[in-house]
Amino acid sequence: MSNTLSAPPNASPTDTSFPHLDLSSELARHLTITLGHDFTGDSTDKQNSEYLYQALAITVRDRLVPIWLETWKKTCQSDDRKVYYLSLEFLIGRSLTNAVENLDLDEDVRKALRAYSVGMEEVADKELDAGLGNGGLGRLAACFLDSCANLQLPVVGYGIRYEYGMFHQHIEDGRQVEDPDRWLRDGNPWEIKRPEDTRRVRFYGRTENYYDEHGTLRPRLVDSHDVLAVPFDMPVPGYRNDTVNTLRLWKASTTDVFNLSEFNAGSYPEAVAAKNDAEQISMVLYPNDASENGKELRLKQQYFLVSSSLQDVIARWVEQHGEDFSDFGRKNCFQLNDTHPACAVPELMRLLMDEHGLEWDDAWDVVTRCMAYTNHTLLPEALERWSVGLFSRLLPRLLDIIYEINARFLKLVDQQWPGDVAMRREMSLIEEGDNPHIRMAYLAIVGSFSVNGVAGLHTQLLESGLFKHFNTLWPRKFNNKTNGVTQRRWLSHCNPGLRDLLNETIGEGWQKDLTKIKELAPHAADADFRKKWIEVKQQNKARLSDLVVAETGVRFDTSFMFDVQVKRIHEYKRQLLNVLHIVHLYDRILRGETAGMVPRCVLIGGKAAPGYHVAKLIVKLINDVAKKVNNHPAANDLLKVVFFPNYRVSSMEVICPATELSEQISTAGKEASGTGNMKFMMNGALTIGTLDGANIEIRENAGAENFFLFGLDASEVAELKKDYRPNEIIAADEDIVRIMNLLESGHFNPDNPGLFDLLTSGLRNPQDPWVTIADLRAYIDAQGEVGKAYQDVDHWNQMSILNTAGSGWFSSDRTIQQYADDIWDVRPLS
Ligand code: HBZ
Repeated sequence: MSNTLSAPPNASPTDTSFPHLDLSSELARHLTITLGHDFTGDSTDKQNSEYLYQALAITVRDRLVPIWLETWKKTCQSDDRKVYYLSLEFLIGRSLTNAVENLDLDEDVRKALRAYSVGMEEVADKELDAGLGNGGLGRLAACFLDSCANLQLPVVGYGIRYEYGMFHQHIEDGRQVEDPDRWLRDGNPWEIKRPEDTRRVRFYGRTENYYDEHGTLRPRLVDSHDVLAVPFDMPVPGYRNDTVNTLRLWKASTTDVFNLSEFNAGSYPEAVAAKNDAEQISMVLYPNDASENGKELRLKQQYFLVSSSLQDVIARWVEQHGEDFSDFGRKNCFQLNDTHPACAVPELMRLLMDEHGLEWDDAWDVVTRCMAYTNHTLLPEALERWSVGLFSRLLPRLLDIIYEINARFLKLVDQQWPGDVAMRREMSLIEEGDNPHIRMAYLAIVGSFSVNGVAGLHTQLLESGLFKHFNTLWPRKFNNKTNGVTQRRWLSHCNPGLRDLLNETIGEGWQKDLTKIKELAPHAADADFRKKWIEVKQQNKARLSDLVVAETGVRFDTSFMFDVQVKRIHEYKRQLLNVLHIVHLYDRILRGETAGMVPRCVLIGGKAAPGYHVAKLIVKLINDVAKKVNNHPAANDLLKVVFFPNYRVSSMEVICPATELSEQISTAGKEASGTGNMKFMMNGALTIGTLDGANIEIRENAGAENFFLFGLDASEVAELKKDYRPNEIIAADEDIVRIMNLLESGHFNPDNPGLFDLLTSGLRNPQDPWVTIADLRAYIDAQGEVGKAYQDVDHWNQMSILNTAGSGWFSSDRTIQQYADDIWDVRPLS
């Protein structure tokens, strides 16, 4: 949208230029007239709820649009600083119920649906998740947009409109199989295409020097292959506050499908195929959550997002301020969600210099005033590096600029550490070698005025480890912003029973301001209140149990403890440690040593990157162990295990309210923050966890006595690795010997001996980076404590209430307020 073109003249959301009928009539009109659906009145007609979803989405969207246009206009016209959240991922999930609740339309909608004898949940269930992200990083971006809208901040999200989002996972013979995610199959009522704001993104070509109109020699890119970026806007409704912010997603499109005259008639198919080439860029989300694969298409996606978004912001700037960029850095801020959009640093330099005539120093001043970078990982294999060879072919002009940034940066290094060649090599933006690479994290640090980690420990480790030299050079750049999640989706929406109980106990203010949740704490001592607390949890467990049986055929007994680990499958997250404990429980059952054992339902879910062999083998192991356990009659009353297929945002909305024990068991120092841990805590689960990521802050806020801590801390892990001897640990512990025997004897894989050797030999390997065996005894013991605690129902529920009461810190509203105050320097739109 340009800022001059938007709502009809003089229109405002409350204006009668947008008269609304009552919601029932509008729904009926959209169902019949817009969609042409002849409602039969037959409540068994499966088509009905599908059509009702579509009609309701359009009806609700009609209410959003006027507010949306108004917010956009205000944002564009305001002279205050604006923020652009650049992210390759936005894991939005469903939009309908979010919009209904934020607009306070719940009652109207339920009333309208009564005429069709369909419940809101059934209709809402028809919406496919917008799965445009891998995991925590993408979901964080979605929570942040929600909080920005709640706080009425002028923040626009920029991302890619992937035709196919995160793959669907199904399980065949215990193994993960990937299917394409056709989330746009039935259309997307939540997007509005804005062809008038199409941008041109230029790839390949070469740099040429030419004389400009002042006779100055300047470089420019020529002979490029161009792709068009077409924006699709999605609304981000604030919570009952007349604000709807924008998420702008770019779709790639060809420049020359209509330029067929350039081709002779015989090349028509090739001409049309060129369209395909261009459109590939926004075709599919890369499903790696913790490693980089160096593919050209991925770099194209990154540059495509960055260039189109920067051009978009600059175009609006020029509309208002002409070619004067002196204030651009003060009035705009780009938050880089990890290094994926780090090309923004050289690309903004290029746009300012090559397209808008700025000199290097002025352009660099602008760039370093408006770029800010968030790091999400300490894993070396996840740090992005791009081959210089690939870069020089795909983005030759950007590489010139990166070399120049590096040359100037290395002068600074030389001033700080005169003559220190090793330091130059270590800090250079270019990793030298036979195949030199660009270190994208270093590029982001050098080009940004702020660098933040996502939990206290993570930031400390960045400052003292990965980025320590940069921290010495620029200590004031580094800061922490502990992650958060939106309580609107992750408490109020997903746990209506608890929402109602909270509202009647402490009032409704917590939905906008989660610090108020601490008022719950005194009620932990109230037996009547605890009874209601338990009832809510039981209902949520029943709801999850229905879902589990539908998805897996396994019946979860709601009197058992619900023990859950859902997250991407990765060795550092240690789903294997969880499996080792399950095998231990199973072994005790086989031996009849079940005294004091608390019956458990263990649920594990998550996707493995399709090329990550070990992670896929872990999925197979979980499934094979689950099968054996669930089929053993002796285990029937004590243990059920499932692998929950196709774990995604909408399944977490059912899983987290029902969870009693949250598994956060990564190797200390490896999980940057975690955000699932926060969702569970809000919903009253107790955590069993290591001192890793935000677990540390969860424990502080819940109270150490309300948290099951185990295992080595980050410095102990580092120390242990100097001399780690897992085989000795195993041999010295009878329980662990038996666990390993069951796994290594083929008990779980009789038809396929050796299948899991890769996993068991990894556990026994002194080089095991995740030191799983080192934490196993402590984990088993902590699980024993969990079991004991669970048997004291009063005490368990007191602890549960105190977890929810302590979760105020983990609202993304708090996180975003800190970004706004400390990094962005932005205020609410007035
Ligand atoms: O970001 C996660 C961290 O592992 C987690 O600890 C943290 O809470 C969360 C939010 O800060 N990181 C990711 O989710 N990372 C990715 O999904 C990812 C995606 C594409 C990549 C690399 C990583 O190329």
